[in-house]
Amino acid sequence: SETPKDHVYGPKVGDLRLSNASLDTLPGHIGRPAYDRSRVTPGIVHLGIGAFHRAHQAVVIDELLAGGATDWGIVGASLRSPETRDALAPQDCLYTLAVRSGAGTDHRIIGSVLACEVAKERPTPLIARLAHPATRIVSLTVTEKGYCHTPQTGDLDENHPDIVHDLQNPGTPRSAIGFLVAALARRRIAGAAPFTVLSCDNLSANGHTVGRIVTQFAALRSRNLARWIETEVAFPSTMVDRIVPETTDLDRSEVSSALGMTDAWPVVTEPFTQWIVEDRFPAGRPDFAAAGVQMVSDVTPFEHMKLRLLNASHSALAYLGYLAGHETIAAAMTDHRFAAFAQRVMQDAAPTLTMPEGTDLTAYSASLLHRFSNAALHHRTWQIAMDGSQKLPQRLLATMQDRLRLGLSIDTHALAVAGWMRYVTAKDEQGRAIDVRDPLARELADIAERAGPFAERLAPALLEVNSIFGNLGSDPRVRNAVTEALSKLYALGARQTVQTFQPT
Ligand code: CS2
Repeated sequence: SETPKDHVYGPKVGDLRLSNASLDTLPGHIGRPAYDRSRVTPGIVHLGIGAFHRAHQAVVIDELLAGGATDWGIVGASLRSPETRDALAPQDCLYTLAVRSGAGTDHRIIGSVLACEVAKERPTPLIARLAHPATRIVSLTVTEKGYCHTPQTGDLDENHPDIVHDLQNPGTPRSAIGFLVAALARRRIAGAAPFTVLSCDNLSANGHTVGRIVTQFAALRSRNLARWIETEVAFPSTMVDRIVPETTDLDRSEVSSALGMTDAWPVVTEPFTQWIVEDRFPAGRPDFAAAGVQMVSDVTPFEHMKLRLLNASHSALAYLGYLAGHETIAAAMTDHRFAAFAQRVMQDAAPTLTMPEGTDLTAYSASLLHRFSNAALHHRTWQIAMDGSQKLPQRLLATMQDRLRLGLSIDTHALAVAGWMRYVTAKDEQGRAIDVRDPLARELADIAERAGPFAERLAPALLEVNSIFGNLGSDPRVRNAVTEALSKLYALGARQTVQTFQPT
């Protein structure tokens, strides 16, 4: 995601900087760590320490530390970018959690991150930290593309440049997968127990998927290592949910003035938070449930519910809303046509879900619409539109496939996919350029260029991208529905087209 360029040290509020030493001078109403940070030791290494982790898992750990679980502090690492480390290190890795709603903003200082590393700068000490016996959980938020896999199949992409690199340089990897395997290999040789790998990304079956990718990668190094990982390492799946827009400079200065001191990188989020975790931690875990985490034996139904209701409608609003000129999700939601379309996406996903008794999908959907309408959050459609090639399968295509199996219409989801298609042509409805961020952006733009702005050519050409669509792309029912939706988008524009797809 985007990172600040020339504001690494943030706006200055006097000369005071958030830090252990300045905690006491914060205004009284600002929450702060209710524990002695100097006594906390690391038990978790987190790979991908972006805003999402800091507004979600790190907050849970902060609560557990306050409850006395002082051996579960977090060492965070960014894989490449030094910007989070550069912002947090001078403030003892403290940062502000700003929770925003119509009722205002609540500020709280989070203390659970003890250190912040940049894997690319110092890979060897990071592997040592991962291999250290005190590290019992390694969690990840590296985004969908960080898994170096083929989104459609969930298998390791052996041709991914980082994977090729990491196989040739196992001691100085670049990818999260390379780091996990380097550290696990080290622990195996040392006769030490492995850590538990905890994926917190929006992949379907995220634990199972990362387990498969790690094992496939390990097998390219050594069959014995792969077998050891397969039998010894736990990869529980998790469902994570909290809306965390990218921090802006305005957020930085608002938070810094509330604090009366500079915080170079606060995180801004909504009141809602949810974490559902499969309870498989042979190396031990803190008492997550004490901080409100739901511990279950199988997270699959909840994960499908979240991906197919929340993330699917989020992506649909992102592409179609962006095309209609809406800068944020909340802005799109003020247009009743888009709000109704989001509801329709959820409604159509519902029959594909098998939920535990007592789950109320109607109430869940209503709460999502309410969260999307939170105007105190500036969640850009452009941000959610990123990396669609990695998101479409689990958010939209799985539902399409299930609806086809059930003999149900796929028109709603076809329109969302068509919105993505028009978006990745990199030209909006006014002919202005769209800054498309996606690992496949180049390939998609080439396809769009060759096809031209003609639905009957563009839709089938994009449906042939196998790593996204797999077999679904050649299904005539999909081709027809997506082509028709895309023709409508070209003829009528996004606003008019969504109007014809309202809840039933
Ligand atoms: C969003 C998610 O950026 C995106 O693709 O759909 O980050 C979403 O905000 C979270 O999954 C909410 O839990």
